[in-house]
Amino acid sequence: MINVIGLGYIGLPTALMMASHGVKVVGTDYNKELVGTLNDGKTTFKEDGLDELFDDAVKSGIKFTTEYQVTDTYIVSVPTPYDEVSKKVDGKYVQAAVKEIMKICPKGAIVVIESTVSPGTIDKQVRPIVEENGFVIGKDLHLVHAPERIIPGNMVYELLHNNRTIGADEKEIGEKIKKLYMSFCQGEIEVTDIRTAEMTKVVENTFRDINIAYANELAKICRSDNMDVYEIIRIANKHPRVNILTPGPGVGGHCISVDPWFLVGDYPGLANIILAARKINDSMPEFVLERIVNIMKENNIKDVSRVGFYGLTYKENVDDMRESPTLQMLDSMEKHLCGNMVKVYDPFIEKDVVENQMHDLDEFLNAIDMVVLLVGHDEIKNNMDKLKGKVIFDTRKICNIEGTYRL
Ligand code: SAJ
Repeated sequence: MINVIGLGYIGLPTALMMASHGVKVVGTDYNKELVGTLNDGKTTFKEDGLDELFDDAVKSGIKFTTEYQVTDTYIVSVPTPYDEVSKKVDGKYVQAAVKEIMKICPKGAIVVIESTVSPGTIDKQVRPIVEENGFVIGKDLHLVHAPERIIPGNMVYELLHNNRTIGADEKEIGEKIKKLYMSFCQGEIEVTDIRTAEMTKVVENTFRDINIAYANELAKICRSDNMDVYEIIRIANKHPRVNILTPGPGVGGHCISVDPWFLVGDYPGLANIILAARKINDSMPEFVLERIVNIMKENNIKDVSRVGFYGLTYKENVDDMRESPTLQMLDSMEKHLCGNMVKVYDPFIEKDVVENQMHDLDEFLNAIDMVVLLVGHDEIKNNMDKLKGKVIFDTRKICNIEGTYRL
């Protein structure tokens, strides 16, 4: 039996996937409400194919509880927040989970850490607490790092098809865990050591951050000299070895905007491109705000309350708002005393999380003269006609209506 600890964005789909492929799984989370919802037969977030997967897993006998289970294999997928100042990973939830496991696990149990951690975190923050509890690593308890790679919005597909990395101290243990993931994963699975697995994960997300930063920097350069960045990228990408990404209002989510900081924090003076990329991406919400002010002036719009932000999540078709560029813009506006005036709407966010949030697309559009498209949800792509007649500022290149302003 596998005990999956932490039933959030990664733990839940992983637990469901294993259960629906014939593995006996118990999912544990300390959040009683979350466990209650799952036991009532409901999923806790929206994701393509998740409800179907949930039904399959329930039919296959998955159980949800707040209690840790006595078993020989644990998968830990709890959050790994980072310290805003030191930029280092805070392993407190991983440590707490490992401590709970040690209270009940039999000798020789395997603890797989799926949560993203920076290189050296398991050495510095996990091994010491295992040893302090009198466990000999490699004998009484085996540590494995199996970082996830799935992308919100396409999690179920990617869980099945992505290649994976497994880092272990001992090859046989790595191979054993590889077999477990092979129960559902059709991708290639690389077995390596723990530090290499930690570093690989962080390096992957940093690669993407740097590439997005290049697109964002081009957007700024082109804007300063009145060139169309999208047309330039489109043509440049016809080159067989060029694949420039798409500029946007900033990089959100809990991964790409966070992981590169670990390298900056851990390798000061060495992570230079990485730091520059982070700064460029972090500057985008402010760049968008400056564009808004100019577009308002050009169109003689003086009343900020007649401006609407479409989209609160960090990207399209997900309900995740972590590090979202829209929230960063609203924060920054609040400092200039106008943050609570713009109208805000996102079909994925049903609860009120910011001031002047509206919950109906038509009402939102009726209340504004200028719309800022910050997230390309399918809903707005399928309703573009409704924007006709408004001043449109599209930061995602999803609107082809004539006169639309771009980054
Ligand atoms: N973005 C752009 N322009 C682009 C692509 C993305 O502005 O051309 C923005 C998005 O709008 C979003 C942010 O970047 O705000 C990140 O979105 P994303 O879709 O690129 O990635 P995430 O953060 O949802 O998921 C990433 C993935 N990592 C990589 O692609 C290397 C995923 O595979 C990881 O599992 C995930 O991080 C994670 O958990 O680490």
